[in-house]
Amino acid sequence: MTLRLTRLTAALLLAPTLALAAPPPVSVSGAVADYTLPSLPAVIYLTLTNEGETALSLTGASSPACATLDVHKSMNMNGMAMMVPAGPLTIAPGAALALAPGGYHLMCDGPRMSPGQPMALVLHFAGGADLALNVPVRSAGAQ
Ligand SMILES: [Cu+2]
Repeated sequence: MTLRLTRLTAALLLAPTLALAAPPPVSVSGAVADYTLPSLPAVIYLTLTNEGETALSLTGASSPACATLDVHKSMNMNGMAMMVPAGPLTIAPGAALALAPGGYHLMCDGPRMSPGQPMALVLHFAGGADLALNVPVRSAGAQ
């Protein structure tokens, strides 16, 4: 019994070190990339839910399928639709963050993707945690 407790204690002491390389406690739903043409940006939407005990901060994203990939926020300025760079985006414990039409989104300039073939995406979080996922690609306008 004493030996088992000692091993457990050792494992707990190691846990914070391992946590640095572990993926963040985030679940992803509804991920989709809207693709139009190679010359037009593709737009990526998804919803992130923080399954952890502490706040998370989405600092950015990257993908081999994009020349550049940025977090944007759509806004309405005096009746004109426009978008501005956004982030980092904080997600409270247990809360969901929606990147959805009319709000936050990931803008993929110089897209190299094809509808029907998933694109690789990596989400970056403060502290160095990365979350890799494959996002379904659809033709923009095809709902
Ligand atoms: Cu945008």
